[in-house]
Amino acid sequence: MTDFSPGFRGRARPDSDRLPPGQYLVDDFPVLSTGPTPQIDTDSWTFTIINETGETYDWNWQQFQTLPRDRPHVDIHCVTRWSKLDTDWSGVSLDTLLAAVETQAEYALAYSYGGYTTNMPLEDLLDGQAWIADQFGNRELDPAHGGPARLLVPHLYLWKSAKWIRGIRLLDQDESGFWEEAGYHDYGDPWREQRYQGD
Ligand SMILES: Nc1nc2c(c(=O)[nH]1)N[C@H]1C(S)=C(S)[C@@H](COP(=O)(O)O)O[C@H]1N2
Ligand SMILES: [Mo]
Repeated sequence: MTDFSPGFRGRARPDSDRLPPGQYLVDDFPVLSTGPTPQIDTDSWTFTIINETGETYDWNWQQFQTLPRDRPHVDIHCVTRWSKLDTDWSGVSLDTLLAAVETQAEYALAYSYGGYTTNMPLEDLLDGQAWIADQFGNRELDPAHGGPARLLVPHLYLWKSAKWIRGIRLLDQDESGFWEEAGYHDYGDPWREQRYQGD
């Protein structure tokens, strides 16, 4: 038997080390949406990647469900200062979806049913850092939290995790999304506290 030092039993790092600057922990899962929750029928749902030359790559719900899945276990951080540790999701990695796509683009703009958009460098969607998630806590994703499917990019502030995702445009030039237009940071690293433009 290993002898653990007090306070370290069963956890690699204390929770306080997992909390980015200026954040506090919550146990519940707050809902933050700029407008009403769109009602999206999985029979008509599509996910479309549009590359920088205008080529489109589409998946309907049935096709999406046949793709290999991951079960990300991640901490999430909202710019309104709440963080939630140890969240469990299921979804398809963007590596899997982008493998089919021909592109030299450097930027991505996620767009959602309802009109929300958010931008990030394409490389932040690769290498096991981002998913199209359709389950949370072993249940189908609640519509208020972005169901049937949302983008999950947990290493950036949660406004980058577009709910009700409809697709991703790949761009040679960066284009600001909804909150970025309104003054939020183009990148949004919680560990560097990049909340607003200029941070
Ligand atoms: N389509 C869409 N996605 C969105 C938003 C939104 O208003 N519309 N809000 C963003 C913000 S600011 C946050 S903090 C998270 C909140 O996700 P939650 O409601 O599941 O907590 O979703 C992000 N994704
Ligand atoms: Mo947010």
